[in-house]
Amino acid sequence: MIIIVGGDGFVGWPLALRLSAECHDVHIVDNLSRRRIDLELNSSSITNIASIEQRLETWQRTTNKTIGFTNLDVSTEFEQLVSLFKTLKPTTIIHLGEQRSAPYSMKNSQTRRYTVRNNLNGTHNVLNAILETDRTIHLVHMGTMGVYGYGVVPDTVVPEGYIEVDIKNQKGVKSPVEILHPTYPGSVYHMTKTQDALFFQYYAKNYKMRITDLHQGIIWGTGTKETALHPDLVNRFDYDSDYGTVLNRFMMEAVYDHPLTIYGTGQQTRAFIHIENSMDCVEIAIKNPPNVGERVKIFNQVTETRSLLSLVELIQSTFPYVKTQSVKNPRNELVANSLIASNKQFLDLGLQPIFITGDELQKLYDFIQAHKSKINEGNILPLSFWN
Ligand code: USQ
Repeated sequence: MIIIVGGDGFVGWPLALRLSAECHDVHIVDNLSRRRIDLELNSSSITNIASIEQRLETWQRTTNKTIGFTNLDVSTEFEQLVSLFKTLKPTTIIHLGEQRSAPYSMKNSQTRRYTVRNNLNGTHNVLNAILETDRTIHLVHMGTMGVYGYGVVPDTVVPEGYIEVDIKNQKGVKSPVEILHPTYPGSVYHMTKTQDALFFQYYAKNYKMRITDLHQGIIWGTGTKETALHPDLVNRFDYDSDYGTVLNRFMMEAVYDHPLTIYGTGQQTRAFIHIENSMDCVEIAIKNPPNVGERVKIFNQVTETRSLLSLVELIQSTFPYVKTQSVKNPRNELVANSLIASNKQFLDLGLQPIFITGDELQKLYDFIQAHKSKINEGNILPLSFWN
């Protein structure tokens, strides 16, 4: 049994279908908070997402496979979480149940405090519920490349989680020590993920828990082969300035005939991964858990790095009529950076990257074109500011 905390979200839903299709017994735990935030922001996915009940019923009818669901807030309903884990006896828990938008986390005190409360209490409760149930359960957590601060030392490769440093003793003699890569979060949201990493380090050391942390880059793409099986299985697609991620937003703008909104110089470089590859990576991580007593296993879940201007160039070479617009950067981030990230572990374990190409952009364009009537122009320009 695999429990997916956050299984109604943009990554969680296609993941639930993928793992169920691969004949795993899957159970979703979700408090449907992402749907509530849509209402709060007066925004919505451009796809018509069915209710969770309808999604699960359609999956059952289409494939004859059953996915379970419990509506539960892991950040507040600890006793219920423990009792669910004890009843379902999972071997793996995938934890995606966190507020994942950097802009949303920076809107105001309320959203900053919500993000911290929700993400940190949720993660800590999941760890403790595992401890109370069976500490050999494998916890797979969705982290972020943002913990590393996007290439703070130019011309170095961002390693997978750990670095070796020399610490001098009082006599000046150096000893090599392996430590977690220093953290440079760029938003309150990213900060919660850096703090999750400390929880994991401690629980793996003290309780010998088996934990994998996936430092994922920016997802692009719409859905997976499973979400395409029926309209009721469609994935959500966020385009708004709080939840839409940059490449998906640029393509939405190309379809809507809105200039591409380049924040600042456009020389920010980020790591990217296609949503289908994100599913592949989680599957690989599930199959390769750390042993009892091993340190936290950290993977960089990315397939390529690109500057925003290089994305724009690629989009314009496929769709030459597309215009750009320079937007005063609403974020407090490096105006330009280079970024090289190791993803050796996933490649060694068989990941087949899907790169950003003209053909892939065309698929994205066609999908968005079919759903463009739900785009609300008022949600395109930034509505959250770092300062
Ligand atoms: N940007 C633009 N124009 C836009 C939107 C964004 O220039 O219209 C810029 C931003 O200023 C930033 C970059 O594009 O420099 C990426 O922004 P994003 O909104 O695509 O990504 P981010 O806020 O970093 O967050 C997303 C996910 C988050 C995940 C993270 C991975 O929402 O959950 O953890 O990507 S990473 O960026 O590698 O940390």
